[in-house]
Amino acid sequence: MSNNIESHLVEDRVFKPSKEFSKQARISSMAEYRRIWKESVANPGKFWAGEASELAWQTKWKKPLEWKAPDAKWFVGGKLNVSESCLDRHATGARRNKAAIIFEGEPGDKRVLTYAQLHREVCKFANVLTAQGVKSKDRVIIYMPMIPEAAIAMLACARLGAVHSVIFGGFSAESILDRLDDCGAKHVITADGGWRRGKVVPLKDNVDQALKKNKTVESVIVYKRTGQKVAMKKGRDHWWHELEEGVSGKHKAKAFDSEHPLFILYTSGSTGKPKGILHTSGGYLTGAYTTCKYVFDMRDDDVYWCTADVGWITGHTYIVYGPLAMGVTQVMYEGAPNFPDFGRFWQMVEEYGVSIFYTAPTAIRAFIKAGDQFPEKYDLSSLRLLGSVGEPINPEAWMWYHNKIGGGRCPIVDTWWQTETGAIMITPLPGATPLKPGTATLPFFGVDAAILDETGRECKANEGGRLVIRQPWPSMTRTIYRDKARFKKTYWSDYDGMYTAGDGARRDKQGNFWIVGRLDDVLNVSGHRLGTAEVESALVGHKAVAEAAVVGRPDDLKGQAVVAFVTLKGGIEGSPELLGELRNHVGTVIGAIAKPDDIHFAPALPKTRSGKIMRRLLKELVGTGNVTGNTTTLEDFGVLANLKKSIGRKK
Ligand code: 6R9
Repeated sequence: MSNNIESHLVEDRVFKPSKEFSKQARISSMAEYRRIWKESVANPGKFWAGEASELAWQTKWKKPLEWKAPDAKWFVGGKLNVSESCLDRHATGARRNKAAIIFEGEPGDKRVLTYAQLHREVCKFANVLTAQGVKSKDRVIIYMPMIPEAAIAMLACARLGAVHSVIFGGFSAESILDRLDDCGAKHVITADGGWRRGKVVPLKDNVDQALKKNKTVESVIVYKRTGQKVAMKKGRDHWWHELEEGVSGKHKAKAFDSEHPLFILYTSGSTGKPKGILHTSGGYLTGAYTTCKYVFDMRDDDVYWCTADVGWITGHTYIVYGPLAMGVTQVMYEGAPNFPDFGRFWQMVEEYGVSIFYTAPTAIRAFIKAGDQFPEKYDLSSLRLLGSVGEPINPEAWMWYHNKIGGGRCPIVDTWWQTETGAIMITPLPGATPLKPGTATLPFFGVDAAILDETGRECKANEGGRLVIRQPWPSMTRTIYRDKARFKKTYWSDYDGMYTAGDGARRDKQGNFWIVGRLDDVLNVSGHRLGTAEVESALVGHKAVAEAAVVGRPDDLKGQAVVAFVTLKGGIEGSPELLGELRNHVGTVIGAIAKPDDIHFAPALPKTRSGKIMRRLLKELVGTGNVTGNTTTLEDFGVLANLKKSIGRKK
């Protein structure tokens, strides 16, 4: 297996959708794709308004779009309650007793919620939240395991016009605190714990620790999942099941403005502080719904499974809002893919007859490593469509996914998008697009994507440049919460009126987009964004550390591994114990995914004369063991020679 982008350049295998697949697909030919794409880009307002009209609105909009870069207003004057499109219209119609969520907990417990039941649960919990004082625009932190109650909590917030901010259950107490403080949340919804690889993740304990230093939170609602003893602070903490006693399962959904904030989701940027990406209601839901409809081509008889966590954007758009707006049946799983062994996913695909399966390249690479014997044990013939998201998929991993999981018959939609874009942006359409392993292929309807060089000129075929989006789309982020200046600077300052994604890419002769990776100081570790600056400030927060520089190293499983160079304070010696301590420290400050894979103690870090750490050199050093790039701005050449020694490879 290789992560080498070079392998992309020689990729010439092409997989056309089968006739049978195309025949039943919504979009069944490239001619149809091209025609609709052209129209949609010529008049985005018209295209998206057509899609939005399939959702439940209490008041129709007056204008589809008002645009003055970088400020977009979609479906101006329209009013809706996002949860009505996801629940009420199914629960009161033909999908009333259709399974919405088929849940399996890691220990093997199973539960099915029909649309009517899910609707009732959300209504009941919305009533609970109202009784707790939650109001429109209040920020509510959700820190939950992957159980239906996570979706119920999100939808109940949406129903009240409250802004949820879900924090991934793998994040630490300090990460919770940062986010609580940044968004000024008054309410937290959590659980006693969640199951992960047979162990309990102590969610409530982490919340308690975070709250020691927080002043804004007034109430904590705790769902009992694992049953271990947790501390409950009188007056502040309440059990979910106790609050629900005697509460009605009926709730009338009030309509909110189309631009009403729906959620904030934090993501890593190139500085230490995570960005609170804000999404609004009507446009976001339209993006989620439309992409589920065309990219996954979801049908009423599909059984869909997205293996992401609701703590990431993929879980928001492709577990909660999109699939429920489509009224599809989906599988939800709490735990790890390798518990009790690497057959867990495939056993579940067989058991529930999953037909659409959406996962990440890092998981696929772990499955390849574990061996073919796991998928081979199960009947995967119910699958008809596969998806990939989070990072470029290596052609080798693509081929394995195609053959071993998809039985050679399922199209793979490699979907490029971001927390900021809200929904899929570059993707094949499974009944139309010829697939090439490793490329996310072509822009979705209404998406005007391009690759530009530094001067703003559009790159020629196979020339590398920066990925931009030249027109607004409904699910685009509206701002970084409480930081409009950073929003403008990060996404809208490279080129006039265009969104810069922060990814490097190239297009081949057929126009396919090949995403190379981040251009900023953001790593992609197992499909999750991690700012090098975040890890550095965590390291520098340790009492032994004077200075730290963090870079990525290509890794077969994770995509990128985290490598840290650390200089210690005077008199402190590097030791294996200290190394372990520093790793754990980063785990405590950010979360386990940020723990450096390698830490090198160094007497000094390579810097420019103005004192900037030259991460570029460190990156080259850990990648190839050598430095060939421009070193003329380096202040002290001895530093580099020492580092080469410390990583154990010499020229
Ligand atoms: C949905 C999600 C976004 C970053 C993005 C890019 C990388 C995501 C990709 C992909 C190549 C794909 N990325 N999907 N790169 N091919 N199909 O992952 O959002 O967590 O915000 O990450 O992930 O680098 O800029 P998010």
